[in-house]
Amino acid sequence: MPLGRETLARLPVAVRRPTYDPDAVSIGIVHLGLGNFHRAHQAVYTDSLLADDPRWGICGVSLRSRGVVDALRAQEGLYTLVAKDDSGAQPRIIASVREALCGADAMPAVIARMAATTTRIVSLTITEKGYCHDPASGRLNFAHPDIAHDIAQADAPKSAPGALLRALRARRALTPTVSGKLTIISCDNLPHNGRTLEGLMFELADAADPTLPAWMRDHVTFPSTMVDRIVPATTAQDIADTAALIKVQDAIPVMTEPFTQWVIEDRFAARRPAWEEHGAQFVTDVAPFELMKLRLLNAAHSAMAYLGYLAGHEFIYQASADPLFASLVDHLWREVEPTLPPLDIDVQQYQRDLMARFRNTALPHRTWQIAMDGSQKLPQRILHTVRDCLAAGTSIDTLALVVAGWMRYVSGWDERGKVIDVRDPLSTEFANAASATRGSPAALCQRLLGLGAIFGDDLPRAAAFTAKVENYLESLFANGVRATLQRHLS
Ligand code: CS2
Repeated sequence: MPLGRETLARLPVAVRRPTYDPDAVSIGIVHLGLGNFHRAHQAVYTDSLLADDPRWGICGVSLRSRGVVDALRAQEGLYTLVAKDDSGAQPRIIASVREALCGADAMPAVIARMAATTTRIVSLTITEKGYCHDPASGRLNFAHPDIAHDIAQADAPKSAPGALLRALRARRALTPTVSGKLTIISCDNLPHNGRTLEGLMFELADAADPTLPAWMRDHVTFPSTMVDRIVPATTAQDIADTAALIKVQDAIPVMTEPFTQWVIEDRFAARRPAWEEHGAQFVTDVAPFELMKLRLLNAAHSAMAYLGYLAGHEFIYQASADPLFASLVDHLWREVEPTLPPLDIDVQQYQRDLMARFRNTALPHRTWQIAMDGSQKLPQRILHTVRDCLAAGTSIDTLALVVAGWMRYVSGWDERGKVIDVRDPLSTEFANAASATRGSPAALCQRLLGLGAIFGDDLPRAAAFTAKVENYLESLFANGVRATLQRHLS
């Protein structure tokens, strides 16, 4: 029996389900990026409030792929969220995504939804690369093929910034008759995600429609947010386990951890949902939360992803339980700590909690999955921290080791000589660099440091940094990950 409105009533009593009537819900939010993360995070906060305020149903948009859109429609917008840890698995049916659209098939409908005055919020989880920007500088990459396309053919956008721009122009056409005010919320792991998106949208508007920025200043806000929940990709085993748990078939369940956090800058252009009644936190400045999360959680994730993968750890729970890697993370966090702004939380406790979350054996999280798109992740997770440490004169040894680990990983071969499936927008550049410099870690290091979109033009000139990265890379190639870590961490 497939999951749907009909089968809802037949679920085991332990399965939490919506207490509202999905038919009574109207769309107030358009969300771009219908991946697992959204469905385990913002869609859940919203699901919790729909019983009290049914104006905030979500229209979920997948810009490219139609797989999850078709599956959601087949299940009448329902899916299972399973929160797992060593104490068990808690299933809950989520119904907040009331409409699902695929941008590749139905961009006019997506634009119309974003332009509708009943829509007050557009949120995004499109991953770092979806912003089509230069990760080192945070500026729009006008050479990106999708951005070039969207400037030339503004009515049929492909990129998220292009689709947003088209929708803003449609909303402007509605004013001054009605208020077109809109809040656009980036929920991706970018530094100052709201400010970054705002900057990109103004750059694009300046290039594509120079009359728009003035209207945007009065009608659109871009709050920054810190989002946190570990959400691995769903496996065939997860689908089978969910069916056993809820006694009906769900083609698109999402596995996650019990922990969840959402800190949102309270800068809304129009009315907003009362997410704070369901665990979200509204603050005037998100930056300290964001830095703490990117530089502790995500940096440790990336460190364990690259070096752990090379050392044969398939999952984060394995790497984090390996004393050598636990010590790596500890060394990394000691270097990060002095760069964090003061925050009214116990950072040591936060780190202990992170370690416990990493060690959640009930939620296997592939190192390979986290290793993806390093070119888009390293700047905010590692390299901005390196800049701060260099400026303050504090240690960067472990940060440099992580960068070397990334370089060793993108060279494309693991320690047993097996090819690594390196997924990254710059994977061709990495492969070219590796083949042009084979046998010379120093040359590979120089080549990769020359990628300005990652390292900017300052870090390649910071000898204190580049010399360390080169030494570690030499050692990783010559001695392997374990021996290099043993030597560094002793
Ligand atoms: C991970 C994040 O895939 C990755 O790069 O580091 O998705 C991480 O799991 C989330 O940011 C946790 O909130």
